[in-house]
Amino acid sequence: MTDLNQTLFERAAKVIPGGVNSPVRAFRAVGGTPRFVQRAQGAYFWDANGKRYIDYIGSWGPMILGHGHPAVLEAVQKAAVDGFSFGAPTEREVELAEAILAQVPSMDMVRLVSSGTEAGMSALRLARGATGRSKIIKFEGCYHGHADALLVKAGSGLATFGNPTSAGVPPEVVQHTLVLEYNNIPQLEEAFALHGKELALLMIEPIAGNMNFVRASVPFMKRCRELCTQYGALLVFDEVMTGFRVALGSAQSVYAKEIPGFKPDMTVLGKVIGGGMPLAAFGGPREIMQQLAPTGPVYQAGTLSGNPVATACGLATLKELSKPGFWDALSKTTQSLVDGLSAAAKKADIPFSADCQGGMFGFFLLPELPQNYAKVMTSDSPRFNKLFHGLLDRGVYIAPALYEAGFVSAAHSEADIAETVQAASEVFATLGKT
Ligand code: KE4
Repeated sequence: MTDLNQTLFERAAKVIPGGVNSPVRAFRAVGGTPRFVQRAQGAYFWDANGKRYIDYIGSWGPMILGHGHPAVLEAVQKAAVDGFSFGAPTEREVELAEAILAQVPSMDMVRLVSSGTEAGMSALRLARGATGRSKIIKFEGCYHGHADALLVKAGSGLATFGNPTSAGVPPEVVQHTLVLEYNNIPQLEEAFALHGKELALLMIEPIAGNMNFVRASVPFMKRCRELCTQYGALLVFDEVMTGFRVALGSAQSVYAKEIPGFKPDMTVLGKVIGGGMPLAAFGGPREIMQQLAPTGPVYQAGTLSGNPVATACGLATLKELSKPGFWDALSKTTQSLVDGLSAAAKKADIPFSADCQGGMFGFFLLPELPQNYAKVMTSDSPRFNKLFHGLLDRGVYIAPALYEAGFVSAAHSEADIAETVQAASEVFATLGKT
């Protein structure tokens, strides 16, 4: 039988670089043919051959309600009838801004944009403008979108700023970016001692979903907060992935439970707040946000920012996930997946560790949860790839890379979890002992 995914992939590769509009979709890390999605509903999507998959990517986070939620669909259809885009303000943008601020009390104001990259890039410019400083700290394994200044890899030791991870990024653009090791307190303290007074911001994924699922330890996060306060640098939480995904109050509410009075200075959001449509945001205290054009000197703009159809999708999504019981139910489903996979791996004597928060999870073919990128990359990649394809053949779709997190939606049922765990058990049995 002709594999229509392969046919489409070959056709796509003729007109789109790599046949995809975002690299991770090309299955380069795991090999094989990407599945071209024909349609999706609830916890599932169907590929070009009509095969059904239980979807644990959910568009890399946005589809927290599951695909095609009726209330969201209705809201988008109604908004579309009233107009796709105006380039003028609408009430719905105000409603969405108010709905976001109601759940993220660390922010007084928010600016809506169209992608996480745009939000992160704009937050970076605003933090530099607000502090009058240029240097920034980010962490190895954290991804903040593909703005030039943030496409930087760790150098050797502390002194080395600015090692671009991408061609086309001139060294002078990244000369102010210092990359540190996640969860490494001594290195963090040394960096601040050396550069603290020149630091505009420290940007961090509080739960790092771009190295699968690695939590910032509470002591580490506490030191980030203390040192930023001590030296006048802004603590910027990149919650594009964790925002409204790990908790209604995002990851910052999880840390506020462990660290009394904790809050970041600025927050970057995306994914869930758009419900699958192109929408992201960044926000913070009034005195910082007012420095944005047109009220201040930091320029930032966007033709489709606050798009009326995207804001309808986001608002309807936030309305559903704010309902009583939503997070208890979602967390229970995610936990049952993680527990089921862990038990199946143990039974097959496969080194395995997993963690989850709200609707986000990660697992590693490692005996213990890794605390930083270097440890994550000690995972057995060929073994992961076998697991990936074994699950894919059985209609279970996890991230096509061992450094990516997974996502559960409110539409995933106990039966879906049971089917996933059964598939994993079968594949674990084929992986053999290490
Ligand atoms: P976008 O520009 O892709 O909307 O957002 C960039 C971004 C920023 N910050 C964090 C924490 C993110 O996770 C992302 C995007 N995440 C990836 C998944 N690892 C999106 C998938 C892709 O690149 O295709």
